Amino acid sequence: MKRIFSGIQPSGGVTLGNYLGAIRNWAKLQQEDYHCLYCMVDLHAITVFQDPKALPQQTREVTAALLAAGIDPKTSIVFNQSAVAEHAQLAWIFNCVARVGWMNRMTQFKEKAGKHRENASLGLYAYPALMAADILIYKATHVPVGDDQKQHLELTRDVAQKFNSDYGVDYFPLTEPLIYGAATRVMSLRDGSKKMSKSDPSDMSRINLIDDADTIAGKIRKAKTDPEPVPVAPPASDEERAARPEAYNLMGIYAALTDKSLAEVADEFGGAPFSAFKGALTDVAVAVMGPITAEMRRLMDHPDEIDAILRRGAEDAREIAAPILREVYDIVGLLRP
Ligand code: AQP
Repeated sequence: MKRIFSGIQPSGGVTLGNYLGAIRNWAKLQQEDYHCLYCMVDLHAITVFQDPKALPQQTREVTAALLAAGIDPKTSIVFNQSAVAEHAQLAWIFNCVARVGWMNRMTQFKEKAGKHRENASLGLYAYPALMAADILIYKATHVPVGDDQKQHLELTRDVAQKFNSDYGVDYFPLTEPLIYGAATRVMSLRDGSKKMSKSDPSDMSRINLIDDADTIAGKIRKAKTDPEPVPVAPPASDEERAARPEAYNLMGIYAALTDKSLAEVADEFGGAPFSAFKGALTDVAVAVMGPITAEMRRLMDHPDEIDAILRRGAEDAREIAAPILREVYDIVGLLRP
């Protein structure tokens, strides 16, 4: 059986970017020949400070988003990372396998730490070793990844390979990336060169899955565009895209929400003023997200229901993880008296 692991940080509310780029694909993968584990990676989230009063609610909200988007806790294991201690235990061993030089090459650390590198947490630096542990504690064979995570998955394979060779075993698999069609990268509504992000300080930069119809309409109406009408064709080059990033981003969101190509969207709206296009975009966004938002709100009114799903998921996850960690301890020579 092929096994998939994927995670999402409860570092804020779930965005339309998370949904179109990841979650809706995770829901589809359940219908294929995979056993799926979907994890709220709260230990990753705290690599950047999280308000302890808000974090439990954020974790429930992200879980509610996954469930509302069609992830079925009866067929997939849905849980939060900190509830399965084996992730952190294996991560420590991987901290001792991975090399400082590998971490220094990780572009996400450079982006997230920015100019304040010396001030970033050690956890943010070691993030990819914990991610390797998340995947390998289940010996996951496949990980669905967007472009931004390819480098981390490569590091997971390096860790597996070095562990196997250091200890003279053939224990961890070399996990394969799973590319599910054209990856959707949703950009900020305020700046088309930045990705839409949960942790962006401006709420106007993103559409949250929990937003109601009026909020979505307001955010799309105020989304940045340029004075030109809707492009009549998809961009022919990266330069052309970079010249009108906000215009192509809104077209891309429309295309993803309607399962159309950018060319089809250009055929339909090319030459129209953005005000008209934004109206149509609002209609499809509300139509697609409305039922998801309603179910999310229902679940969030029943936190016990969410917690019960997470508790059961953690138990199921631990059943896979615990024997693997025991074998790893034996391989490494850690005494289990
Ligand atoms: N804008 C996006 N477009 C497409 N896919 C996206 N993902 C995130 N943003 C976009 C995908 O969502 C999954 C879960 O992401 P994550 O929570 O692990 O962290 P992230 O990628 O760092 O997402 P955020 O929203 O930007 O969180 P913060 O602000 O905390 O850093 C991943 O598969 C990711 O590719």
